[in-house]
Amino acid sequence: MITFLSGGTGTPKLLRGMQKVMDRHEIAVIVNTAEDIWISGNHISPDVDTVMYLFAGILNTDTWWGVRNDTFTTHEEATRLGIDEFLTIGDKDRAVHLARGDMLRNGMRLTNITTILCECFGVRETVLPMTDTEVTTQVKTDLGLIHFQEYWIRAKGLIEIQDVVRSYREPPKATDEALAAIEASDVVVIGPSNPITSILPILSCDGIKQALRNKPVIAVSPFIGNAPISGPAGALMRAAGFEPSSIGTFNCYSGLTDIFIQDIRDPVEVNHSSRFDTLMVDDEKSIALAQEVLRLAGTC
Ligand code: FO1
Repeated sequence: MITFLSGGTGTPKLLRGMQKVMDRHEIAVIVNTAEDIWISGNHISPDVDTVMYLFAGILNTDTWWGVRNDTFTTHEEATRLGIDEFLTIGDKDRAVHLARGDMLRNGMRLTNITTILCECFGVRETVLPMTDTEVTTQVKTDLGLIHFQEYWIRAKGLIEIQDVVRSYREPPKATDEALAAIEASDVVVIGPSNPITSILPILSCDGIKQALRNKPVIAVSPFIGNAPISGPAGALMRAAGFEPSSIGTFNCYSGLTDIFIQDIRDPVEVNHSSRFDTLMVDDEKSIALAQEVLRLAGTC
């Protein structure tokens, strides 16, 4: 079994290949929940949903969020009526947020809710939120602390950020299920997601780093040079005090990685790294990188 640490961009592209090259029941994914947000009374867990929709075969892979061919009738009408939905929410996607919000309000754990939703979508892989309690990535700006989604979607990532912080009522603990998945795995793969807003929140859950120290860990860099392959990693890395590059990514994972993968084009040199094509622009590229990761996992 392999456990992956994933956000909503980058790693899902690797998972697209992984599900083609390994037994799907042998894939477990611990997913970042620090970008979760309540909107219009419903609970959006963007990274969990992207991974779940991918495995269900219904992900919109033009955007890498939301359901393919979804309609936006409710969003358009709600906006017309003056509701401030700064995320464009599809009708089918909203039904998932509604179901999740309802179950959360009834006191259910996010882990169990995710299992139920995955069953509804016929997902064979194990999808595990990193924690069951609320934790939120916020960025410090001249406007004060704002939710990461406010920064990235509403402000289009265009405002200066001074710091990245995670806020919570109780320090987030990794779930028993997430720790058991790591324990049962031969290898753990840190996918090419945003190190600051996707991977660090997972690594910061109590119990995760300790569990990883007993396992071989393969990490895939999301950078080529100073540019992230997708998403807002550059500014966030700088604000969090890391160089926006593969070296910064390597340092961010503070000695946890046994094998570090960088893109063949990356001009930045991380000592002893393995080089592959990490630009997963289509199914074939995702499968090719997945095969390399699997081969390396066999050497651990
Ligand atoms: N990203 C956008 O850039 N614009 C959107 O309107 C948007 C809506 C949205 C709705 C549901 C969902 O699960 C994700 C959505 N995303 C949208 C993506 C998301 O906000 C972030 O890109 C991820 O959180 C990054 O990991």
